[in-house]
Amino acid sequence: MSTTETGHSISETQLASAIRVLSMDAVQAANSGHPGMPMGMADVATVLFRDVLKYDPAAPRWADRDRFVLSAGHGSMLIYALLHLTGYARPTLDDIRNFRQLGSPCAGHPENFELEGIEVTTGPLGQGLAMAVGMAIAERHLNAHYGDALVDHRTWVIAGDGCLMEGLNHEAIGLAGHLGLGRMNVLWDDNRITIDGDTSMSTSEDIMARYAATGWHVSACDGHDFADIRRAMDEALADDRPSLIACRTVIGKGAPTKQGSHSVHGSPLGAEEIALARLGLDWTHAPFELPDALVAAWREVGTRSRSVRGDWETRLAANPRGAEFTARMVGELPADTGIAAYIDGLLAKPQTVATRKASEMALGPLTENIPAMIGGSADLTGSNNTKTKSTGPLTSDDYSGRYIYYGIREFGMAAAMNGMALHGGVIPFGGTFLVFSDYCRNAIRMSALQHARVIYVLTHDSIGLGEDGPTHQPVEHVMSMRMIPNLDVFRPCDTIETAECWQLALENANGPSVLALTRQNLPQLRSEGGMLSAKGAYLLRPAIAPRKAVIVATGSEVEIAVNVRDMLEADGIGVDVVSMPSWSRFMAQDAAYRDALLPHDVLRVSIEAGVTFGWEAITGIAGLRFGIDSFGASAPAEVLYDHFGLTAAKIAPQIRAALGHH
Ligand SMILES: Cc1ncc(C[n+]2csc(CCOP(=O)(O)OP(=O)(O)O)c2C)c(N)n1
Ligand SMILES: [Mg+2]
Repeated sequence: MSTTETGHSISETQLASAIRVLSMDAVQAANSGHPGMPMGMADVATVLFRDVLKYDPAAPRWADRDRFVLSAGHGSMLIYALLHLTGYARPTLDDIRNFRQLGSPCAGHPENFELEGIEVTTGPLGQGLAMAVGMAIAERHLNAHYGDALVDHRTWVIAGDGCLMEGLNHEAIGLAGHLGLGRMNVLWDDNRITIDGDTSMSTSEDIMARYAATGWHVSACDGHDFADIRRAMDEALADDRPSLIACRTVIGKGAPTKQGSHSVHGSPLGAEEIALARLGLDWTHAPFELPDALVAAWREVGTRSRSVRGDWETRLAANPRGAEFTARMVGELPADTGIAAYIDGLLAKPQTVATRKASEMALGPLTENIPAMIGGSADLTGSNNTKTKSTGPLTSDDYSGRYIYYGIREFGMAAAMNGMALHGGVIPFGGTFLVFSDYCRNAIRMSALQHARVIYVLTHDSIGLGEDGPTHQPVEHVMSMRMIPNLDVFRPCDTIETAECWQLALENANGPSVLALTRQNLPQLRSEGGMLSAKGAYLLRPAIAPRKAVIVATGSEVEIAVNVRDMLEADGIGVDVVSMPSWSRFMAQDAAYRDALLPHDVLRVSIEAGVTFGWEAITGIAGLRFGIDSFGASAPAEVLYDHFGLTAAKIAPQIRAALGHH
């Protein structure tokens, strides 16, 4: 029972009914959405938000709040109802009335950029849980650096059968079990129903055994028995392993004729069923009308951690490192990242190295000056060159480390990095081969959608990796990643550009970046500083003879472009070489800048060791595009570049011919 100031007693059942009714009414009004999950998990969520979760609706960004992740994002009405009832400023009842309509923050699935209190964007099943692993890592890491006084919270997840069935789940819980993330607790909506019907149609897995085998504490409860739910949560709190609680529930609980069936998963209940549900729940109020006493009881629930937060604010104010902690949580970079001095050194002493090596060199000063950076790799540390002197391993024995051995878990790594970035206080970067970005592509997309500052170090970025052959040689990847909105894809051509791109990626606090880096050595082409990469593309080598062509290239092909130019200039054909480390940054420049760099009265040519698809936007349809529109092959890199026609000797004559010089 919760007793309000007015003396009314409101039972847990009534608190949960408010969630059920709001959910079924909102879905009905929108004529779309998922009533089954919120109605089924209403009791579990009521216990969590009433008795266990540490949060303060008046201070949604309180750094030491528990993180709550609704991994079963289709049940978004559950979190909208909870945020409203516990007293967050938004969503209002009107917002909920407009569930799923344009402009309402109550979007189809929970979106972290729409509402305070929504920590991560969920809907792609499995990723919420996998992001929660990253949040739990960030919590332990910051705890190791700032102590219990400032960092001492938990990560709670509600996940459905789907989240547990996805392959990503295996990666995520393996990592969490290995790192011993005991402050992570998963409430599994064990309703044995998915869209197609009974889970027995598609799975016979012993989920509890699987979790136990990866080092998790597992238990079960009756998800409609408040005392039993509380008991299971207490057990999870007491256990120092990550916990899975199988909450046995009935999907759509409260819908008298439809509950327990997949028909309540994703369709409105209908007026008749809703009327019957109202009778059963003893609910006499009209849609979107909540009785005052019930609202008061829920608001009181929302104040449970207010004094805990007050005490924390006092500790923060008294802590000598309080200001540093706050700056770190909001994602500030130090005024000097060390990159400028490092670039000066390169200008004084040019280096011929692979850009993956140049990345490691840039990471030296960056990781030294930016303690928030946490690196890692999906088992390719020595190839991705992601480890630096400043970043010791983060392990279950020492969470203060700044380097994570993610294992061969590309998707798990990317999702964890999203969770880390959205937790705040850390800036994650992680590596794999560019070709395996497909394994984690949806998490990269989710970084972009969620405005998460995650930096992907994707090496071996073309046929230039050589002998490993077409399975390992990305062809379509760079261009296809450029299609993801709010993702900055960098393909630097030398040491200086690599350093600039790292700095730009770090400064981009509102989204992820990809650094596509070579395995093979490249000469240092730049002889001046100036952060020229910031505009996405710039004139690297101006024509000497009267200009007839502009060659635009990226990464390792800029060297080829320079060689082509030298050959043509020797024949008196003037050629500009434009280096384009970031397509999206260039496209964001004004027309004057773009047209000056790529004038329409000369032949425009592109060179990139990947698909030519898309380069028409740069060259115009009349221009020339050199690339690879097939899979690669196994051979040494130089042999492949010749085989695929990407050499100065093969390209120069074609430009000459196109210009009418035979
Ligand atoms: C990666 C992914 N695949 C498919 C879907 C579509 N989808 C949404 S909910 C759902 C079924 C999920 O079942 P469960 O987690 O048991 O949820 P419940 O039906 O119990 O609410 C599916 C397949 C999705 N959202 N994400
Ligand atoms: Mg289910």
